[in-house]
Amino acid sequence: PEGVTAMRGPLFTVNSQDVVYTDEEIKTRYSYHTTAVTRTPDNNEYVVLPKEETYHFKVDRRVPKLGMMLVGWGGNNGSTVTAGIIANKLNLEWEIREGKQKANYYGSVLMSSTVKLGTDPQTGRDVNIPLHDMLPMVHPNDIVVGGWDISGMSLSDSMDRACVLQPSLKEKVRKVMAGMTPLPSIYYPDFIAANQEDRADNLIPGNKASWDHVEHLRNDIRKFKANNDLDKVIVLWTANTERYADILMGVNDTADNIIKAIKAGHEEVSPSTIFAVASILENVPFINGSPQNTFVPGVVDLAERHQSFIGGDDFKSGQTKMKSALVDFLINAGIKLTSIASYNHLGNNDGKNLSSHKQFRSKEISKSNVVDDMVAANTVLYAPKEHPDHAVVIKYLPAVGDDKRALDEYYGEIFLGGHQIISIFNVCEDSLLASPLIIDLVVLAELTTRIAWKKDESEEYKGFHAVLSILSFMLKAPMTPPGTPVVNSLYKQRACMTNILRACIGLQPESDMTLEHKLF
Ligand code: NAI
Ligand code: DG6
Repeated sequence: PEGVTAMRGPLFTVNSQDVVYTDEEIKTRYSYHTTAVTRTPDNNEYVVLPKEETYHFKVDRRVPKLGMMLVGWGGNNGSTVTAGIIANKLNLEWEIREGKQKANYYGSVLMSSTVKLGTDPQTGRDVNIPLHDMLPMVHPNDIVVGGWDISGMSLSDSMDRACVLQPSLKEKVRKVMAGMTPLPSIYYPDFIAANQEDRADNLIPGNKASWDHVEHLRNDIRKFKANNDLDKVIVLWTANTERYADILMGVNDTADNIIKAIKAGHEEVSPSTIFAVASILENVPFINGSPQNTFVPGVVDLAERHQSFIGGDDFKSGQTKMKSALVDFLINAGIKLTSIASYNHLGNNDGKNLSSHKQFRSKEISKSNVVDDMVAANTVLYAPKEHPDHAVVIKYLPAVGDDKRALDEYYGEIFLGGHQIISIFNVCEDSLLASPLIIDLVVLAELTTRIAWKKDESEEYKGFHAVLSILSFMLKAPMTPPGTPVVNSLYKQRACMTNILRACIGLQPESDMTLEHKLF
């Protein structure tokens, strides 16, 4: 029933002099251990220096009433995630071929994975808890969903158009979904494939950037917040993949220039950039689930200036998630990966849009860079500029609908000139894989708005950097604060996320050394 999840108390408290709980906050003093590595003046040796720094974290324990506004709400992901939240909220069960299916949040790392909290000293066994219980987080059942789409279909009709959900589930959510209709959106035909034109019937007038569009969207956000009595809103782009915008000096390179360019109606400003700017100016986190370069340098600059959160790019759902786990495993096992051939075909509207070359190119870029850090880290297997061959192919085959087929061949060199070939055939039910990621991105982004830190007791608390790289686990081409490294390894991304949550409750990273089982 409504409200039950919000009333649930914390699963644990940390008993430490460095952790203080009040009704409103958890305050922590945390020792951050790193290792500084420099070179000797003659450049012959490394010099390694263990470092310890103190951070103070503060987490607001009050879980807000949260609204999620999806751009592309009437699409496959938008309609699927909405139906999924309704199904969970109403605790629905429906008939499938195999029997009864219950609503769940499988595929959500926050809702359906666990994390080791510690060890029971009596049994020596690990105590694992749902990741969602590490800190007070919004429960997805309590999220109010809304958003925009250039197609004016109700969410009920959209879910039929998507052909993703079982008919028996659709009938149970249909009434609620029929009452949901996307707000009109902005449509600049040059940015998405021409084959999308026939669904563009729900439009805010104007076919290129304008400041009126920014103000219109800001007003939509404000109204949604007020009408639903929300404490916070997060905007997430799950609309069609756009073409890349050209990066032009004087146009989209700085915060001031992007604002000028929008006001001047410059043709190189994309709809997703307009949504990002509107969200930043409303101080509402904006997440990009598609691959295009929404976050041109001017948008990043604007987000930093307003200390408003942005995160992206491109949901990492089926093929790429496997890739970022498998490549990590192969290279860290000392196997020299020499090529990856990644082919996929799909038949949903995303595939149709990607059958146009410029939009495909955005996706090709985000799918191609996902192994770079793992390759660069292994200087035994790879020379400085050496890289495995990596081809990415996407084909549109309407017949397979949303059930994307991903075929990957990993070709690697093993001992003494031998070879290992791994072939994977991965049927990725695309929107059912992407929808839980939308939930994770939104819930985690909201949590970060309630975390503050400082180095010195006497300083003022501040928030995370505007670019939320903590969201990397869910994203194919994770954005990081300018000048900071990108991490693609799935294991590292998960460890980063869980260890930051641990730090906020004064716990050291889980090292998995289990010395207590080895040195007794
Ligand atoms: P979809 O094509 O079913 O839905 C996109 C929706 O966006 C459509 O309803 C369309 O009318 C709407 N739209 C287009 N331009 C718009 C605008 N300017 N304003 C508002 N609405 C607009 O696509 P799907 O499958 O839902 O995917 C959405 C995005 O997520 C795509 O860019 C896709 O590449 C990306 N993605 C999807 C993944 C998946 O597994 N499903 C994984 C990774 C990324
Ligand atoms: C085909 O590659 C279409 C894409 O939109 C993907 O389905 C989507 O980006 C998910 O890709 P991946 O590699 O995370 O499964």
